Amino acid sequence: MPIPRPDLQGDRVIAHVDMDCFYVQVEQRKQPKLRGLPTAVVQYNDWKGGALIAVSYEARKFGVKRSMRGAEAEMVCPNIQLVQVPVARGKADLNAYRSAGSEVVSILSTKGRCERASIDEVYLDLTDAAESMLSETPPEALEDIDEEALKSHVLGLIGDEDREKNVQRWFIRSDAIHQDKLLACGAIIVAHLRGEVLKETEFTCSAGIAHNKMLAKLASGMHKPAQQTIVPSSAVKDLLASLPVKKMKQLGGKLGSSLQNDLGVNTVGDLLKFSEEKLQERYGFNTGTWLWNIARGISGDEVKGRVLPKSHGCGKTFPGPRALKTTAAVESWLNQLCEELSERIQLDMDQNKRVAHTLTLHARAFKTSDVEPHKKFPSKSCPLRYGINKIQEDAKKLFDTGLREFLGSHSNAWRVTSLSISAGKILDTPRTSSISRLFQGKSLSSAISDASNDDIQDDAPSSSIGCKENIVLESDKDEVFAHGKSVKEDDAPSKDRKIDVLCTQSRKQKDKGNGSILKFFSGINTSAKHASNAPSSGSESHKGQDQRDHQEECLVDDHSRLGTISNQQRDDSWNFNAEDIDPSVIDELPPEIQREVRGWICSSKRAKTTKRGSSIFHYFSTDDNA
Ligand code: DCP
Repeated sequence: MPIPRPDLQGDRVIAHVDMDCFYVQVEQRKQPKLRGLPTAVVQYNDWKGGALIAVSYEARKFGVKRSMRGAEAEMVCPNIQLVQVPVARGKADLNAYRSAGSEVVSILSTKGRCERASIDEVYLDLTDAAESMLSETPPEALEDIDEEALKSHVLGLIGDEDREKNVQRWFIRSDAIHQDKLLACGAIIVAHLRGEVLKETEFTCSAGIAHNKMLAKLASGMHKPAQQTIVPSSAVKDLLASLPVKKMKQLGGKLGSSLQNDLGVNTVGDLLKFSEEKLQERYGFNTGTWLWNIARGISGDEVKGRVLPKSHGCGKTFPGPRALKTTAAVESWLNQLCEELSERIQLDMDQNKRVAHTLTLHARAFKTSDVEPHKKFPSKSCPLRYGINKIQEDAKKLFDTGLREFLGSHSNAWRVTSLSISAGKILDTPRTSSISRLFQGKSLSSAISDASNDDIQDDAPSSSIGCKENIVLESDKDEVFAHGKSVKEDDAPSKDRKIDVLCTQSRKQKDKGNGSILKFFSGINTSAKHASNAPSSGSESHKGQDQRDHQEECLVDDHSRLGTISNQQRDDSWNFNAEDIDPSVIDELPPEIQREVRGWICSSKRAKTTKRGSSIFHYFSTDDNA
């Protein structure tokens, strides 16, 4: 459901940069002989030459479209060069495109806050850069305005003749409002960035420059390839007046259809006829206000500082006769998808120090009989455990659970036409030292408890998040984890050599330092909660998730000194060998804590005499009064 965000205070300069026929460009860089030729990238599939997923602008002139298959494209453009997407594990391997996208992001992110919105598009908040330019070297003070900037399309600027001259005049107008002056500076910055992208990567891109994300996105696709479009606020009304509702993000589906069918609204501008109250009455408070806002080009969405993907996913479709019919076939494909996913999350962890926390399985399936023809295969998720085998095992459980639910009481034959798994809830780990690795093992240990106990969840869309429920799977409680590897309870370290990490759910106590250790312990906390026998009803599950999201505190202590810890707390704790802590781990702690932790490890005598009121307790205490 769209959420209305009022315009932010002050004038902003936002750019949306979108690569041109991106996969084609990546392939053309690999094979320069393809440059300038009609070219398309084809998804791996031998049926009718495979599906086109990217089409060069030269091929588009012949009428080649993305909806076509290779054979069809060859009919309309006999010289078309068809390049297959690289294949690994029997499916498309997008790594080359992902890293090409990252090359671009690293250039674009040099001038302002950068949000990677997809494999080939980025939002930039250039407000600060534009303000600086306006105060230091405004366009009218420049001897020459960047040629590329002068090729910009400025919406609302009349006259196609001598367009560049008109644009130049627009750039240096002394009577322009502050917002337009900022946009002019933003456009010069974007033109420069696009030049850098071309020089460094050989890729062209197009851009929209406006005062919010929504308008910038609309504009970036208006003049392609390799061009940019500016939306002054005076042009917003005309732009939206003729914009079909279905072209607007979030109006492509049911909401857009309802606007058309129920209210006779065909363009975004048509919405201006309705009061905010009327729209709220019809579509609810939030959606009503959002509609009222977008009709006026108002959107306060911020550019999020995010250059890495929010999740990793991989999937495979099995159309027509390729549909999977047996659990063995599903398992075999799931194994391959899991291998890829595991590699990618591991790479993310190694390169970016990020950890994924949720594994989700989506599938499309149908039953061979007509029973419940519209029933969908439910998406399922569980905490993510690192390691190929564990991911495979959990994905299989998610599928089995989903399939049982999908089939219900009917034991029909079924077919699976698509499978995908994704790793989400990706969070930064603390800094790079071995503390991450050491405790990572703990975090994962919680996950295995979860997955094997009872934390498989329906993966409801965000709009119905409150409907999540837990499904209990067979438990495997014997298994505990130490240092990221599974051991049986009998092999667990003895109590006098353990340090327990106990976590509270209190938000009240604030971090008393900003070392990464605290953030790290919050991560563990999540897992500790999982390790406990959490109730599994739907609402409890959701509440539990909330709590996990908000847990901030942990208590670290030497087990031998925790005479006052309750049994419940003991149950919620994990154990690992104190002597296995890498000394560099301790360097990350605040000095007073470092002294004490060294005390636990090196001197049992000192450990025994440490009192609860000592600094370590004070630091990590769960007690509000500590
Ligand atoms: N893509 C895909 N499957 C689709 C659509 C797109 O795999 N159904 C891939 C190939 C595209 C890339 O994503 O190159 C980016 O998609 P865009 O929609 O941005 O389209 P292009 O970049 O190919 O072309 P354009 O210049 O129109 O943006």
